[in-house]
Amino acid sequence: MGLTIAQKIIKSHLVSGDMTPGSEIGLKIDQTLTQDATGTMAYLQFEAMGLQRVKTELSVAYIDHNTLQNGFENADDHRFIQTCARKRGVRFSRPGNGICHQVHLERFSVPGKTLIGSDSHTPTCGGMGMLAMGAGGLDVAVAMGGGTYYIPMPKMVRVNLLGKLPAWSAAKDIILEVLRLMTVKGGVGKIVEYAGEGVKTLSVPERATITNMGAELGATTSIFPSDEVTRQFLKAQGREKDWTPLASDDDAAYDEEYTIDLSTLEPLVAQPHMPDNVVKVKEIAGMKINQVCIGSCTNSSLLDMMKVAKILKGRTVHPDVSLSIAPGSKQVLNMLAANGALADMIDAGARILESACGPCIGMGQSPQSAGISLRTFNRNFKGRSGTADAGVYLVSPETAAVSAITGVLTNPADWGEAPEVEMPDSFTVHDNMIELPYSPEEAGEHDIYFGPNIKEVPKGSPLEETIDKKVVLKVGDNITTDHIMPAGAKILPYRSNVPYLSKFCFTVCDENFPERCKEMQGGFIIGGVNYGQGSSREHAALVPLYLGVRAVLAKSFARMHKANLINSGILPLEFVNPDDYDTIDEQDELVLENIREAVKSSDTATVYNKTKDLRYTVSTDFSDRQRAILQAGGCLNYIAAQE
Ligand code: MIC
Ligand code: SF4
Repeated sequence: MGLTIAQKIIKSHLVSGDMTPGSEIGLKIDQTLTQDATGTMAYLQFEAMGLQRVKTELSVAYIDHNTLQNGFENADDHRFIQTCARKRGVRFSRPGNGICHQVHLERFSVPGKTLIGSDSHTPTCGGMGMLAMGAGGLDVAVAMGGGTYYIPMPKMVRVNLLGKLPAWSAAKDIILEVLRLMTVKGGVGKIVEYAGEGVKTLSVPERATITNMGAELGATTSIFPSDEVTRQFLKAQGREKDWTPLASDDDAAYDEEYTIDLSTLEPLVAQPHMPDNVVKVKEIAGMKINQVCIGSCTNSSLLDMMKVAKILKGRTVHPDVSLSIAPGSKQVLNMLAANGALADMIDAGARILESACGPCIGMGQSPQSAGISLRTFNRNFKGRSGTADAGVYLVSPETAAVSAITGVLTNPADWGEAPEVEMPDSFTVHDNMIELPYSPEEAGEHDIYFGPNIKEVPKGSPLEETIDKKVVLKVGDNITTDHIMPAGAKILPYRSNVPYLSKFCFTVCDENFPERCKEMQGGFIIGGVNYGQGSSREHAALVPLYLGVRAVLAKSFARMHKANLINSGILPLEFVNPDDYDTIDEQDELVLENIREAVKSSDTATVYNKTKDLRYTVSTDFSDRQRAILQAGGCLNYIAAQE
C-alpha cells in the first residue's frame, strides 16, 4: 500500500518503533527552533544535561515573544539565550527579526525534513512540506543534543480542497472551516494532509496559515505537498536548491477524509472563547468593535500585509477602533517599507508594532474592559489578550482590515472590490539579524550569561509505591495551557522563575488555587477531555510540579501537554470509564494504590476514593520509555540515571 506524505517523512526518519497508529515511534530530528518564552527553559535544560554542542543539521533560537522590556528580566533572558546559542552552535535570530514561524518558513524550512520547535505553532512549516511539530522545551533540548524525539504514531486525515477561493475569502477561512468541521479536539493523535486541485491555487504563506492553525485542532501536525508553488517560493527566497518534490502515493490510505469546496467558502469568524466556535461573518456582522489586531504567526506574511495595505490605502481607521499591525518578519516589514505599503498603513492610522508576537500573547495592546477585539491570530482563549472580560474574534486579514475602517464586524464580500496581490518573484533577502554561532574552537573561550531572574528548574522525585493525597482542583473539558499557566506581559518575563510563576497557576479558573495547593502540599487535579490543549509551554507542567501536583486524572489529554507532564514526572492518568469523573469532588481523598508497580508493568491502575468509598480504573498504558521516566520522577532524572 502507498504512503501519505507524512508517512514518507516518518519512514525516512524512523529510529525506533513501528508505524502502527497509537504506538510510540522515535524520530530523527533534522532541525529545531526555540522562541524566548520557552527557550530559556529549553537551554537551561540543555545546560543541565551537560551537553556541549548541538548535533542537529540546524538549530535556531528566536527572540519574538518577550519583547516588551518592562524591567530587566526579558533583556536578561535574551542575553542568556544569545550567549548560550553562540556557544552551543545555535543560530540566533535577534529581536526585531521577526516571529519564529514566519522567519523559519522564509529562511530555513526545507521540504521532507523534520523540525521540532518549543512552540505549538511549529507546524507552520508544514506549509513547506516539512514534518514540523511543537514540543516541550526539554524534548527540544534532547533533540538539539542529537537525541530521538518520540510521539505516538499519528493517524492520517486528508482534507481535499476543491476549486478556488472566491474574492474576499482567504486561507484563514479554510482553516476556520476545518476547525468548524473537526473542533479543537478533532485532530488529537492525527496528522492533517491537504490534497486536491485546490492546493495548487494556494501560495506557500497561505498554506502556512492553514498548517499554523492546525495546532488549534490539537493535531500532531499538518502538511501540504511540495510542488511547483513550493519551488517558486523557495526560488523567490533565493533557496531553490532546497526544493524537492513531495506528494502522497495515489493508493495512500487515510483514516478520515473531509472535502471543502473552496469556491463556496464565505468569510468566517471564530467567536469567543474557542477557535472552533466558528460562524459565517455575515451571521454576526454589524457588531460594534473596539480593536483590530493584524499579525501573528498565522497571518503576517507579505501577502497578508499587502492585502491589508491595499484595503487601508487612502482611508482612515474608524474613530472608535484602535488598529495595530505587526508584520511577521524583518523581510516583510522591509519590503512593505520599500514598496510604500507601510506608508499607506501609517497614513490610515494603523499603529505599527515591531515584528514580534505582541498582542497575540498579551504583550501589550490589551483591549478595553469588555472590549470587542477582532484579531487575525489563532487563539481567542479567555483572558489571553490581557483583559479578562474582553471578547476576541478570530478573522482573516481582509475581514479585519475592512472592519477596522467601518467600525463594525463587516463581511468584506459586501464591501467593494477585493485587493489583488501577487506573490513577488524575489523577496528581499538579508539575513544580517541571524547571528551565526562561534566555531567549536572559539566557543570554549566564552561564557554563558545567567541573569538574576534565572531560578532553578524544579525536579521531580522517584515515584512512590502508593500516593495518598486530596483533589486540589477539578476542572471541565478543553482546559488550555493558558488556563493552567497564563502568559501575558506581566507574567511572561518570569518564564525562568518558576517560584514566581506559581502565584498565577490556574488563577483564570480559581484565584485561590496557588495558595490552596501550597497549604495542602499539592495533590491531584481532575480534568475533562482534551486536558492541556493549546501551547507547548512546559511551564504548565513544571509549575504544578513545583506546587506539589502528583497526578492529573482526566478523560483525555492533549499530546504535547501529556508529554510535558511525563517529562516533569507528573502522572497523566486517563479514566477508563469517563463517567467516574462525575463522582469526584474537590477535597476528595484519593489513593493511587501500588502505583509504582502499575506504572512499571501494568496497563491500568486502581484509584481508591477514600472520601466516597469508590474505586476507579485509570490507564497506565505508557511506552517503556515513558514508564522509565515516570518511575525516575521525570526526564532529567531519567537521563542522569542513564549516564
Ligand atoms: C502561544 O501561542 O501560546 C505561545 C506563547 O507561542 C506558546 C508558547 C509559550 O507558551 O511560550 C505556544 O503556542 O507553544
Ligand atoms: Fe507568537 Fe502568537 Fe504565534 Fe504563539 S501564536 S508563536 S504567541 S504569534
